Amino acid sequence: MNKENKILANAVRFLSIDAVQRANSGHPGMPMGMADVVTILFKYFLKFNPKNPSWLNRDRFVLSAGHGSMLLYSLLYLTGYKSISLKNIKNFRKLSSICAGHPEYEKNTGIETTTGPLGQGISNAVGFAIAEKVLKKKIGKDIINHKTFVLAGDGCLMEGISHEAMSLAGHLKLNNLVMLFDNNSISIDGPTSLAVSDNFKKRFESYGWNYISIDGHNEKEIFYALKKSKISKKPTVISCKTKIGYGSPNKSGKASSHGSPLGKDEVKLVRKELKWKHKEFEIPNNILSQWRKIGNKGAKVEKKWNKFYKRKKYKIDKILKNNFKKSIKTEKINAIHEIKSLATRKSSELILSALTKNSNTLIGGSADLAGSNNTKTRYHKIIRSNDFEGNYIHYGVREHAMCGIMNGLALHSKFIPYGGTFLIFSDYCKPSIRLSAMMKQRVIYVMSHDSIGLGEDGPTHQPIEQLSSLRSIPNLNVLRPADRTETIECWDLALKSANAPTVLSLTRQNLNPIRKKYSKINRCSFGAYEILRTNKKIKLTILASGSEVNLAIETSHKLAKYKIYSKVISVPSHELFELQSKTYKNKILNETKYKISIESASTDCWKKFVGEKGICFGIDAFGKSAPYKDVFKYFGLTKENIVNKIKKMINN
Ligand SMILES: Cc1ncc(C[n+]2csc(CCOP(=O)(O)OP(=O)(O)O)c2C)c(N)n1
Ligand SMILES: [Mg+2]
Repeated sequence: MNKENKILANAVRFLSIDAVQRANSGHPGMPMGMADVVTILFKYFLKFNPKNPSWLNRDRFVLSAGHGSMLLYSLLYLTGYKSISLKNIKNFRKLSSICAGHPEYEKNTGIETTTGPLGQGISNAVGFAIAEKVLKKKIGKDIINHKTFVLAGDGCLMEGISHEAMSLAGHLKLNNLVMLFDNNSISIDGPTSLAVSDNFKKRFESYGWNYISIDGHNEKEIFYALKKSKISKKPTVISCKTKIGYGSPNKSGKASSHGSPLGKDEVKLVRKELKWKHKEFEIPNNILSQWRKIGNKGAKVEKKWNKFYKRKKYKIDKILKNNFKKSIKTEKINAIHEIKSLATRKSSELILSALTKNSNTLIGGSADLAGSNNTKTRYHKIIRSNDFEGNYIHYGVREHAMCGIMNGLALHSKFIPYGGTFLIFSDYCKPSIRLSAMMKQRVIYVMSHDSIGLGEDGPTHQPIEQLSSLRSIPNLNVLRPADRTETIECWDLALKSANAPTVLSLTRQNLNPIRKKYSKINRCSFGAYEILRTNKKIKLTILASGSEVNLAIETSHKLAKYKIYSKVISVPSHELFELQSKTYKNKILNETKYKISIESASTDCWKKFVGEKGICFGIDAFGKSAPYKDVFKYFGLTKENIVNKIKKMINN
């Protein structure tokens, strides 16, 4: 590194070291090791404007190795982002500081995504890169021409999600994607040789990536690798051999610098070693102004870009507009006119056809199984390596990466991603679903085959605890529609849910229609609502969701024969129901002494509605392999069994 750049890099190092030291917690090693690489990236290559962190055509910088968060905060502060002040940095890891332990996404701040769970950032970055390609195709390369840089460590690359995401990125030839691999060969337990013998060159090349290996402390090598990545026809990984904790006499190259403060005495020694004469948190004006100059360059670049953009803005806005309202309305009317028994996965396909026809921002996809989860319609065009005009991604059998990529697609700009798999495999998606919820992103998870109703595939494929588990994720809406009309309403809700992701839980098996009248209001939006009552005076409330609403109706009618009158409540969403007024909830839940719930899954999440005295009909064991009607019978989910149990409960 030349002297000037070394000083710039050291500013990143010492802000990180001091912040971790003051917080008495955090990860100094990675920022110290990667400071040289990111200094060259930000100074000579990254297109960004700190004055407008939301600039559409900015390069995206993703810190997949989220534990090194101080690296990102230092860069944002030094280059002049308003979102990060020196005061924020001094409050690193303190309550309400934007400089949180791991980067937490916040719009318009320069923190592009939430990272920390290792490997997630790589999949987000693949999503960003796909979004760029698709958007470029839609509105032109004079307006959209940016790159995505992702910094990943040994840990990110050990995670399975990295394999899935990088393999797809290679397949799609995402040459707008560059990974900076912090190849320091150290993780928490010590040298990575304890657990890894991968040949990285072979690994990345086999994915179809361009592999460049450099010394991560050598300015020229860093510069030329980044320069080379600009003209690559494939995604590029720059494997940067670095020293974790660079500059620390006693801790560099050692796991001890990974995740704890260096200690006061060691910090003094690093200052001496790197000839940094400035006090704690002190960045002298001449150094800060050099960094600010780097940041200020972006304003000019954006200004120039804006001229093109303004000329086309009207056209672009039109291109990115959706007419979901029209699709929903037409489909609702269709559903009422063509009353027939239908699986909700099929109903979902029908509404998707209408939505896709009227949308430019909906990007569908599936982790294989497209024909089973009905996510692909005749209006879809496949996104391919040489053609990004499409709106459907074949993610392959890569559920986890699919979900992480969808987060990237949603974060990028205006895209609304949805992706399908079986509900059972939501377990393979969970870490990314959790992050969509945390980041308040409109990502739609289409999860079919949502119960023992899938039948013969047996217990490995029959979701039991998944609904309860998903319903326990904060800020996630789990919607389980009971027929075609409810499916349309649930899609409507998912699309309108601008600040929360949605899981659509859909059946494989056919369901009889329940709502046979066209309703202007979206009844599913209440989370739970009354379907019918068998008498004015009722004794029992039957709560049910999805495929079991039909069973609830049959049960209610059968009970009426014994003069046990009841009301049936469809509960498409626990979360939306919880948001209703006390009066509304009271009316639904507390009208009768007796309450039951029916859902062919774990009963865990129903107990709060049903209470001690009622009965939760469900399944608290693994499923069974058999034709589905036999499996329902085996678990007592038949009207005969339920009626008998209710009679006993009431007569006791
Ligand atoms: C999915 C996941 N598993 C485990 C962790 C805990 N963790 C944080 S950093 C780390 C080691 C990462 O090693 P590396 O990427 O090489 O980082 P370095 O030590 O080089 O900074 C681990 C296991 C995590 N954050 N995410
Ligand atoms: Mg490492």
